[in-house]
Amino acid sequence: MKPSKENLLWMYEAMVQARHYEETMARAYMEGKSPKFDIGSGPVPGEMHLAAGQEPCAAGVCAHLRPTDTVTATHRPHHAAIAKGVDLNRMTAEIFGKATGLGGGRGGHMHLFDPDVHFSCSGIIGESCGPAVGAALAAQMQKRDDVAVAYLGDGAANQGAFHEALNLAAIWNLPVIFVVEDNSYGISVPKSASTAIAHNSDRAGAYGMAGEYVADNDVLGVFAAAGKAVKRAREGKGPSLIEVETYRYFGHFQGDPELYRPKGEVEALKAKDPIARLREHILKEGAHDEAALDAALATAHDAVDAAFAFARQSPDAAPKDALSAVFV
Ligand SMILES: Cc1ncc(C[n+]2csc(CCOP(=O)(O)OP(=O)(O)O)c2C)c(N)n1
Repeated sequence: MKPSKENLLWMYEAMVQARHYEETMARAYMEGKSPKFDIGSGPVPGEMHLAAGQEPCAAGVCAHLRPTDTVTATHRPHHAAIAKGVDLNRMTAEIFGKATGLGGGRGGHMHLFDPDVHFSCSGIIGESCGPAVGAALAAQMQKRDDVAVAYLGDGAANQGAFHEALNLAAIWNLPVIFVVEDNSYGISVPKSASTAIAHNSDRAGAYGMAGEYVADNDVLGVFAAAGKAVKRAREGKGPSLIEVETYRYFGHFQGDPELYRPKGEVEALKAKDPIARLREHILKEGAHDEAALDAALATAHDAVDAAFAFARQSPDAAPKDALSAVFV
């Protein structure tokens, strides 16, 4: 399945928006945390996991989705949230701990929840799988042709929750797609030291579902694989597993000394950046010209800058409201 001109421009805009978001967030997060790292200081408290480099996994899949489809993401959620259309102002305010945030500033960056576009994420590894199976079961029982997408990391694919979810999805023939983001590491552990096979997509066959590996962080490859998987799911033909070879440019979390990385690894990855490759492809195909791509980039950057300004200007979450959404 080849992307249309509109798909290409949409994916480019989603990817440059996510990249600008991550780079802006990286700077905001380090405010007040250097020269001596203190996780609680600065305008963005707590841990921060960035996904710069992994944009193809978000754009290539979400290009096929509607607002009523469900996405459950990981502790590294911003690229997927942006591609799914999560409210950028309220998401940023949430991360800054502000009252105007998606969850009133209570959840932070690993607990984004936007019911308007059916998006959630979690700091628990593999936790994305169960809720996506639930959403897919609801769609099937209510005879809607909506689908659910669960994102997870290659490390999370060794969690029990992942295997139970795959089994249920297959046995019930559910419209769910598991997208494994293979960025080579689980914190500092290389994938080769935690997983006995090269590709988690090979595990799909053991559960009786389709599996596909997309190499080289290729957004066009992700778009094609996801297109088939989403079509299959909408037609009632069951679940799929897609593993994407992707890269993260930042550490596991911001402040990670990254001692486990071979020297020069990030520079080598940046030399084949997926956004630059997509831009080149669009120009070569003649789908859009430089001016159209620059305009899309400017629109995407403006929305990010406005979201950070909104977050910074918003009032802090009030301590007296901390328990107001707790049900006991
Ligand atoms: C159930 C559970 N176990 C352990 C952790 C601690 N932890 C946080 S991130 C992480 C590694 C995740 O690696 P991967 O799934 O490959 O995602 P990536 O960080 O590479 O995006 C671990 C073990 C956790 N959050 N949840």
